[in-house]
Amino acid sequence: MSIPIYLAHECTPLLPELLAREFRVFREPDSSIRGMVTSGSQGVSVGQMERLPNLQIIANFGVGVEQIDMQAAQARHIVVANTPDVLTESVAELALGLLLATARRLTVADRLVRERLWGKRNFPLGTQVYGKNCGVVGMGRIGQAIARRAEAFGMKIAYHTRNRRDLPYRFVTDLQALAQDSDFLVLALPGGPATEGMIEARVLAALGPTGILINVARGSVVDEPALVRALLTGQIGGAGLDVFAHEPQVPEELLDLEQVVLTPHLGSATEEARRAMAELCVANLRSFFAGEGALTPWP
Ligand code: 8YV
Repeated sequence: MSIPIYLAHECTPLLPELLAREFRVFREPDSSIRGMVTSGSQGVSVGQMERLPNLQIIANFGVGVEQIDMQAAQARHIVVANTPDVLTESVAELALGLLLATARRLTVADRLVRERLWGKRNFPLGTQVYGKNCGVVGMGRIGQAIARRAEAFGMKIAYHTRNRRDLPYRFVTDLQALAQDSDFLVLALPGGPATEGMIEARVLAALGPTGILINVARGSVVDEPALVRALLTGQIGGAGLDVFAHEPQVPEELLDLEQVVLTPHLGSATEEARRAMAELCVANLRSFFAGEGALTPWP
């Protein structure tokens, strides 16, 4: 008899299909459940774990696991696995996409053409990224993939993380100093309590009126009201944002700002990444239940 798995969120249409080939898939909690799949944005609460007394593994569809109650999982000896690596390149591509779109005002330009205003309205000049300073906050796999791309665009890379890494980029211990030096500040750090509100008002003030903030990490890492104020008052020059504090809500004030590019948490939303994430999720469960441990356990 195949092992009962609770698919708490669809995550991606391919996942139910892949799971059903090897497991008995439940869409509602059941006391027989031994494995569970959740998405990075939904996580798993202690209450959910209590309703699944035989749960042995949570396979997270996504790299960020901050929505899973880790203490509760550890206390119950529940293994947590995530999907690192397979989404790195897609997330980094989106970061550069947002950076270029914001610097060159691509979304505003697109609207101008669609509104048949080409030749009728002046289009303000954009900012060249070549030769500019790119500060990366968080230098894990995704941060490094972003840095490699930004470097290829001729940008000078500096970074801030908890611990310095052996990388050919300038390490800056103080986040505010990094912001001060950066034309573009790109956020690629994990969410959760340790990073909550790290991009606070003084960091935004240091980024300055021509500085551009790019966030493909988590909305929680930014003091969102401070960001809205900084954009409204011109304290920073612009922002490219894929993540928000209370998704899917986006602060109303941002919707009319031309210097802001907004996307609905699309970092890993490519055919390639989502397929690989679904496959890794299933592979984690397969390996675990074969007695070989999860392939990519967290931490
Ligand atoms: C996903 C993500 O969109 O991997 C992550 O942590 O934020 C994204 O890849 C998300 O996990 C799906 O809910």
